[in-house]
Amino acid sequence: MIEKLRFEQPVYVTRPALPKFDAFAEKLRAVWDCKWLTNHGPQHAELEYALAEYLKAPHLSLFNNGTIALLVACQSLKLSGEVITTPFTFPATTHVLAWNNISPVFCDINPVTMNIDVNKIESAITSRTTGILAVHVYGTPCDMAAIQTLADRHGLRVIYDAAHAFGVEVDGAGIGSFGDVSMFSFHATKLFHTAEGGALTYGDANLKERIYLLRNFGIRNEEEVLEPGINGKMNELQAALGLTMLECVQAEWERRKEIDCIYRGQLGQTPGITLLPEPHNVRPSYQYFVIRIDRERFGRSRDEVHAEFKAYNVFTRKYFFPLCSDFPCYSQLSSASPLNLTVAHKSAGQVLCLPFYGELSDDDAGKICAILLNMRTQ
Ligand code: T4K
Repeated sequence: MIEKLRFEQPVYVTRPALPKFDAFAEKLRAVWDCKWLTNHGPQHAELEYALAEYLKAPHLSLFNNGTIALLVACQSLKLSGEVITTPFTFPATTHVLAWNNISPVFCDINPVTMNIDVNKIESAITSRTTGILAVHVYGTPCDMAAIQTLADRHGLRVIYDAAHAFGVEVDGAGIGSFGDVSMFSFHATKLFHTAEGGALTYGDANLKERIYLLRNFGIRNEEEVLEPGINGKMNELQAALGLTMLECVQAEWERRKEIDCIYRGQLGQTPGITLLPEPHNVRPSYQYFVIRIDRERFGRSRDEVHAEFKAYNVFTRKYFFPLCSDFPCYSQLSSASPLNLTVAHKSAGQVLCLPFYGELSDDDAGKICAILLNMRTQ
């Protein structure tokens, strides 16, 4: 270990950006004054409108977190039977299917984007398939055109887990305008956050009322409860934080772009290290900075690098290892067989998320690169 490269304070994979405290306090004052704390208050209405604009989404509904939003997305489209999905994601993606009594059918991923492999979806379709739940993993857009073609051909619904894709645009179109429904997460670890929170975006205006009901216990009015809904409401404190966060999200994005540039500049040519592609027609989310480590060519395995970073007080993360298909609750499924998911297994063994957030200084980003490059030469 090179002692001078060791950080005195722990460096985490991310830190939340926060608005100026006074700006938030001012919004809280308005909440205090009107004593409206939740259940579709004025902050909620304002944020819903502002976010739909920001994300260029036709319609948007706020939620108390991304997982409940995704749960409701499946309910809103009445998915059942089997849904084809990726194993290379956060547990929530697969769990919402199980909570909806739907069997997840795992499909392998593309070796470059690490998103669901569109060439392998069709062979997974059966008479029980009702939908495709794809993830824009790390914010990299899926092949939406190919997925939609398949869905149309087989009469399937499409949900995108866009938890990592805040502000992503493809040829100028908001990522939340593709498929039937998309889910965004506003967890504290996200570029834009409301501490906990999330949203669904969708093109079909008819879904608005159904999603509203599902989010609010199925209650239509004081005397009518139409279906078994859940409590998915975002409260006014979260919405107030979201409104102040919206004012600083562009600055956080710009700063992350600079750090991305430092990392790419210093690591981009390293044998055995691969970076995510940067398609020219995509506005990125800068949600994560991901490297892939090829043990043979780099000389150290991903797990060794992850462990050695800890000795330097740097806490990188292995998002997304282990694969969801390897959790004991899903590993018995036939689609969970490692033989069916060879690319996903290889990717899950190689990926590492480096510290990536606006507060990270240029010097610290440089030190992190130096630590990594030094591991190679040892
Ligand atoms: N779909 C996908 C593809 C997702 O990635 C996620 C969530 C979801 C669905 C579900 O959305 P939500 O229901 O969460 O809205 C974190 C987040 O909790 C989770 O939201 C996120 N994906 C996932 C990728 O990462 P953990 O268990 O790794 O978080 P944790 O607590 O270890 O935090 C990571 C680091 O962030 C910490 O080491 C320090 C820093 N941190 C964290 C928090 C919470 C802070 O500095 N401040 C904080 O308040 O899951």
